[in-house]
Amino acid sequence: MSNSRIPGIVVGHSNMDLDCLGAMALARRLFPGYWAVQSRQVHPPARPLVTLYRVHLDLVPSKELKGQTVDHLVVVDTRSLDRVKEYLDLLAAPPSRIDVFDHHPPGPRDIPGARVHDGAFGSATTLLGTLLMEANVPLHPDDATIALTGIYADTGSFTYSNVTEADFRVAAYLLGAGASLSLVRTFLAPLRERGHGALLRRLMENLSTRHIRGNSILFSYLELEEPIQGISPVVEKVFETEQPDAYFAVFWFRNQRSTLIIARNRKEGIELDRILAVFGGGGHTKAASATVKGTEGREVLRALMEFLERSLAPALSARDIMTRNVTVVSEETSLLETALLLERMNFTGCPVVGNGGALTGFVTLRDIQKGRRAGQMHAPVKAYMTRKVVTASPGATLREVEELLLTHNIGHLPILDQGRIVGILTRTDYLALRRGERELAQSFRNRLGPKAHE
Ligand SMILES: [Mn+2]
Repeated sequence: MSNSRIPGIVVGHSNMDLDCLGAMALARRLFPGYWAVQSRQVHPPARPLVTLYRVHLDLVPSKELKGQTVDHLVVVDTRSLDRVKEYLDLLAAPPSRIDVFDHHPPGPRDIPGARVHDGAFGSATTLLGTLLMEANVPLHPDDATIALTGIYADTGSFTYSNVTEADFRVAAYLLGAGASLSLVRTFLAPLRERGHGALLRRLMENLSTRHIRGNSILFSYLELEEPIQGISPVVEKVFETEQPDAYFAVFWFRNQRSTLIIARNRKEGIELDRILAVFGGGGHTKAASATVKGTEGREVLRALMEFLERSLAPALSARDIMTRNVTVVSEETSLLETALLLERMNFTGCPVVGNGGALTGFVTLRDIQKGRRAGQMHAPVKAYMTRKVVTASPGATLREVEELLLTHNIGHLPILDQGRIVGILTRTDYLALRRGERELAQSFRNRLGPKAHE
């Protein structure tokens, strides 16, 4: 490309910053076909944005200007000769025409012979934005994001004393053109690790929210060649930025044919360790991960969503699984009658109530056995029943129920509300529920294939 004639180039000042980039992105819409030139140095906070948008902005390294002839030089965010010397020194000849778009005050070493467009705006981007608004030029959302970042950067997020109404007006226009505020926020606090800006941007572009049983769950799905270092902090950043109840980031690594799920949660009742155990992973209730091998990433994502639909039920309590029609016997019922009743009902025991209907004990087939051996089948049940009865309230959580059933090694748990029996919960009811959960989990494991957990 040596010694060709370039119609025009857009440059910012050396060590270009976010406002430079914003102004350049907009200047390229005013001057289509012009090269956008990247300075040798990029201001460190602007580097993630440059990395992300190099292709979109089609940035040409300044060294490619060497020996070229340029008809039209467009300078943004400076009017000082010293700050554009880097480019001018490379050119074969001075440009025939120079336009400057700047928001800095004039100085003694301004570029000679330049046509100056200026204004006391908070950012140079605002100046260019004003011109685009007047010309009604359609904007690409990426340009809007880049430009809005420039305005935020140079106005200290609209808090500096240089801020004008025009800055707000152009910001509104950029927002209307599809600028992403979450990306702007990201660029203002640049991530240190290389490549993470790109990852963050791709995650942000691939977010979807699903409302599952009253929870707002965020998902992202991304295909990558291979695993990369430090994915978790980026997932964390998305979680912090978007503030969902829970976030599941699913990555499919093509070369490994493996899927990584990273999950974060801030809501009680969502137990990520339990959920991701189904996918061969683990962790904590609020942070967990899983790696699934052999199953296509999309299929893992589908399975995950379906599993959540079915397992994110509101937390169950005793009242949800108890039997409400409780068969009871009175204290005076004979052991024989009680035995016949239990046999007929196929029960192994039942609560015993006093005259007022209040719970006074519990009788089991084992208690009746004792009476039978003693030849006392006509004795009242109160002589053989257990008087210390373990009970629970209707609001007891499943965890509490489990605790009671296991530590007391009992098969029945009468549920009392203000002293009255309102239900009964058996070990069998409880185990059936747990079995249901296990079977659901197992069906998903099977679906993910035998290779899923190698
Ligand atoms: Mn500036």
